[in-house]
Amino acid sequence: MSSSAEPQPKLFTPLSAGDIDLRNRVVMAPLTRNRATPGSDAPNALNVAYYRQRASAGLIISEGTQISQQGQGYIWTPGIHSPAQIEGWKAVTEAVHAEGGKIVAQIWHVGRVSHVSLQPGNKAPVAPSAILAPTKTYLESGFVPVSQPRALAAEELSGIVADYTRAAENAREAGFDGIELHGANGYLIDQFLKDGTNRRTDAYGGSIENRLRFPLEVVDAVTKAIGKGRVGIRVSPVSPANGVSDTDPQAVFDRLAAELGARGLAFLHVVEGATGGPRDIAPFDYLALRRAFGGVYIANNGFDRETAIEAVESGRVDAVAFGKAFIANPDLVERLKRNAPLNTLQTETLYGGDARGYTDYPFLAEKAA
Ligand code: 8OZ
Repeated sequence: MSSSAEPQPKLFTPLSAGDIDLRNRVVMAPLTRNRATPGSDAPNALNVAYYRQRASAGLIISEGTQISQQGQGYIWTPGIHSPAQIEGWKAVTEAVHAEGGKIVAQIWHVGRVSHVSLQPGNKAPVAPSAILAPTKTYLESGFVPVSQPRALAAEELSGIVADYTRAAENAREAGFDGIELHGANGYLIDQFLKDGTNRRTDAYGGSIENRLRFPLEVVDAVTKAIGKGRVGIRVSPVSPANGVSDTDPQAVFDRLAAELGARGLAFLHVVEGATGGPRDIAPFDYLALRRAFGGVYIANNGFDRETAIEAVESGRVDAVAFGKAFIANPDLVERLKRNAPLNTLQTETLYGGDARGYTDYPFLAEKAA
């Protein structure tokens, strides 16, 4: 038991990220769970219960939420482009706010990581370049290879920027405290940033400046729509997730971070290393990235209690995002504070299904009772 004489670790102290005030620095990472309502892809009562249970996080970042049907890559992921979806999210944000929590919507376009069966008119998914991703998606039938994408025409990009803008406005209407752009893990924004997936020869490909063009057009549009203090972004500079790669990620992401810092974004959220895998998959100077940004830096990937406390205490990061630990421990903040044991993650209930492995992980008191 901690006595009042011991100062509590900085991990458990408040933080302001732009216009969003966090009561602690333990962030719930965005987590795809494929449990939106079939047909409408609207959040439902089960999703409300799940987020309410986790509202003691300093900030919840919602699961990836598609900005359009074209932006969807997996079955039963929620959207934020229809009235039913906005209504569903309203119930989620009200529940989190009623518990004193904060929640931002992670807005998402998957680009090439999709399947024709999810696309409008069963057409090909879209990407910066027509390069098939060496990855799988998740459909009703289970995991299947993604479909061959087609390259976007430059004239189509303003329409996608408009979809991001509408999604951000819808997030505000749904009561979110802000948004996080999903710029990580090999989805559309990351596909534009990295030269393994962006082979364009127009103004949106080639030089780093050109590869940053579409992502920064999105950033500028959403910050104009809802305010820079309510916009963050998640990136994964060296993660090979969904088959992306870059020949010089340090140069690309240092430049991106500087551009984002100049725009005064609320936070930069970084998957350090390979998403859900080794942190040391490739050399990368995250301190340089943080310095280039200059604002609130949220680190993610492979942290435990000790490394999270140390990372915040030392000042290397401002906050730490936990993924798997938040799936299995709705009261993760309390467990970390008390150094209590954590529940074990059930991997077979991660994607799709019902309350099992979703809202039935026990809180500390229940376990003791
Ligand atoms: C796991 C399964 C499906 C999607 C990501 C949104 O990696 C995801 C995702 C993760 O960012």
